[in-house]
Amino acid sequence: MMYSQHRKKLFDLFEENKDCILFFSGGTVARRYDTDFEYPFRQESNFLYLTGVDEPDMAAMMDCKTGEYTLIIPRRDTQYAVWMGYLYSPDEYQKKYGPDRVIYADELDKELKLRKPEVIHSLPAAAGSIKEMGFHVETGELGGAMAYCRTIKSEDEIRCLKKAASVANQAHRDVMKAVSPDSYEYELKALFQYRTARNGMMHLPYSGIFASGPGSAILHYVEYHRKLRDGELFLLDAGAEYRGYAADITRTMPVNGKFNTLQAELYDIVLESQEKTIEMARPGNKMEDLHLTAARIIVSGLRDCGLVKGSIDELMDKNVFALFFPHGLGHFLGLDTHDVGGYPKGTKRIDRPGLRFLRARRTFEPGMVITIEPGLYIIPALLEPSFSDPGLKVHLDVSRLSQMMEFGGIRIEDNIIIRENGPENLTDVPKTRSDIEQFMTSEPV
Ligand SMILES: [Mn+2]
Repeated sequence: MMYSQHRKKLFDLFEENKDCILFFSGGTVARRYDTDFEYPFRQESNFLYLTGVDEPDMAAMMDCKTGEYTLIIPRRDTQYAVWMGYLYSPDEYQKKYGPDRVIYADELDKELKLRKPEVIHSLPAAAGSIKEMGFHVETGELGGAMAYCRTIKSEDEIRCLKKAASVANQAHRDVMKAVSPDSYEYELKALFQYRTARNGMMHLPYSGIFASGPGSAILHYVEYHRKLRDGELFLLDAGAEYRGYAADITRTMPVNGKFNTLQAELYDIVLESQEKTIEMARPGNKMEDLHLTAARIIVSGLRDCGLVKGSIDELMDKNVFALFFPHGLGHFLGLDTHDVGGYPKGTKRIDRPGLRFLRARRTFEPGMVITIEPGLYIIPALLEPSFSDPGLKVHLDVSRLSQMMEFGGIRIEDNIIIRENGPENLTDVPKTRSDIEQFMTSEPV
């Protein structure tokens, strides 16, 4: 079973100092401000990773000495059954989720006193309740250990990611087909959500970007109210979630089904940077090397079409590329869309046998799953100030660029598994210009 393998992976990190307990609290239901409006419950990702338990108000305890996993459940009353849902007995939880034991939350104190661990490890947010019971809690190590476990995906996890990807692929195709002048961003969002929900995927891994025209240059555009117009671009960044595992896909398309000359020119630059860096998504390479490769391709493409001037080295050294490509090339993907393990700066190095390898792990290894998502944007907030910056303006075709402030942006994003023998791409949505144009203008099936 997937979750017992995950627990074993975590226990193995503590095998040289077993006199400890790992304590986790699950998620709770979030409410809208001071009201009783409840947001849909989504389990906290570390808790989900270790237990598969998809209900609020749970906790879990892993005893490193015995390898035992205890699920800690709330004691619910009749009112809960009336308003919220079914009441289950400890036996039923036992059968449903397969822990070694089930106890009620009000028995935890007694349980911990019996076990007398030298130390209890928890994530910072969960430490309070245990400290109140008078135990020594260590919060500096478990986060790194969890990130270590979650960074390399098992084949079971990859199956979940593939399931999410296949539904997101289909939803993307359906929206791409529906895009036309006069459709509204919110309609396309509704269609995407319909396609994921009807596959039983009620959670979205993130709210999604459905951006037309100039909005496509806003990296996390969330307005959704705009009407699409003939001649503009439409950028769709949306995914699906299966058993917590995310897909995260972006496509950019012409609203009328046919790229104009400038759109085509810039689109092909982004596509080339994406294809080249996907090819580099192999064990031993690093995300920052891929990022710089993508940036070089983008800046030389911009130079070829005359929008920037100067030598490639100079354009790189002076960070001119970052005016057009201001975000990272990609991130780890898993139970969180921006998954753990990618940028462990700030995480403490754990100088202790068995845990020392929790240091920076940005070098790709088989089983990592990443996104590759270069972009090229015309962002007035970045470009307009640089038009009067003496160091930058010499590198820009100011008169042409200032005509392009409504252009928007282009991003192309695929989800990639790092494999021993090369990248495995989970994303399957039309991507070349000709494929997109043909797909958008062919008759619906
Ligand atoms: Mn992404």
